[in-house]
Amino acid sequence: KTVSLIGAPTDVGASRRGSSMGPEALRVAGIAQALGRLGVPVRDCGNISGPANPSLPPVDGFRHLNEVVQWNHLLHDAVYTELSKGRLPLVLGGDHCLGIGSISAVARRCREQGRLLRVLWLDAHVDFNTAAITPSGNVHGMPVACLCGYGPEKLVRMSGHVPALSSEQIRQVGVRSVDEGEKRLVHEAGIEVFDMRAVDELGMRQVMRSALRDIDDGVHLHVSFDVDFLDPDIAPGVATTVRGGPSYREAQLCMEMLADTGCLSSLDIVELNPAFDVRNQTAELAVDLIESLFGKSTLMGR
Ligand code: DIR
Ligand code: MN
Ligand code: MN
Ligand code: MN
Repeated sequence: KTVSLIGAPTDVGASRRGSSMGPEALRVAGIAQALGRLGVPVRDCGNISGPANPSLPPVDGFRHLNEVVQWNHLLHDAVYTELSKGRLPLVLGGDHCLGIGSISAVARRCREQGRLLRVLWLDAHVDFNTAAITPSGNVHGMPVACLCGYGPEKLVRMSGHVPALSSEQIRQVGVRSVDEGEKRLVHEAGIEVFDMRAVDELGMRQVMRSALRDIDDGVHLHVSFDVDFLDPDIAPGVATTVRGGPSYREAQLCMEMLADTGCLSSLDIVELNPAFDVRNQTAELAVDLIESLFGKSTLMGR
C-alpha cells in the first residue's frame, strides 16, 4: 500500500507554539526516505493550508475553536481522499487536535466499508477534556472526548455519525498525566487505559498483547502517536513533557508489536515541537520508531 504523507502544520490546539514546525522536521529527519528503504511506496502530498494562529486566550472553554474546526475539516477531507484511493494516510502534525479530523475520516471510511476499526492512542495524556473541565482551554487536550461524543457539535459531528467512536474501539497506552475532571469522565466513558503503572507492572509486552487482543485480519488499525508518549530524556522535542514515559526499548517493542498485527492502515504523528528539540533528535527518534512501525526488524527483511 502507498503511504501518503499529509502535512498539517498547526499549533492552534495548543497554548505553546511550535508544533506547526513538526511536518518539516519529520521530512528533514528523512521520513520519506526511511519508508522508501523499507520498500514502502511513499507520496508526499505536501502540507494542507489552514488559518493562522491568532494566539488568543480561551473563549467559553476553548482556545481558537474556529481555527481548530477549520483545520480539522481540511484534514478530514485530505485523509478521506487518500483512504478512498486505497492509500495509507500518514498525518504529519501539528498538534493533537488533528486527531479529530483524521480519525473522523477513518471512522467514516470504515463505516462505509463495514470494516472494524480499532484506535491505539499512544500518549502521556488521555486527551479527554471538555470545555467544562479543561484546565487550559487547549483543544489538543480534548480529541478523544470529541471522538467519543463529548464536545462541541462542529467537532463531534465531523465523521457524519455521533459518536465517531465507541469507547471499546480505543485503547490508550503510556498515560501518566490525567487532569482532575478527566479522571471521572474517562472512567464514565469506559475507555481502556494502560497507564505507565501497567507498563511497569506487566511490561510493555503484556500491555500490548492486551491492547491488541482483538485485532486480527480485516481490522483497520489506526495509530495516533503523540510524541509526548516517549520519555522526555529521549524525546525533549515536545511542549508538554511528562517524566516517566516509555524508554527507547519499550517504545521500539510497542511499535514492533503494532507492526506484527499487519493491520496498520492509518497513522498520526503529532505534538512534535522543534522549538523545544535538540538538533532535531526527537524527529529523528520518531522516524526511527516509525521504521519499526512499518516493519523494520533487526534480523528479518530489509
Ligand atoms: C492537558 C495537557 N491535559 C490539557 N494535554 C496534552 O491542557 O488538557 N495533551 N498536552 O497532549
Ligand atoms: Mn490543530
Ligand atoms: Mn500528550
Ligand atoms: Mn495528545
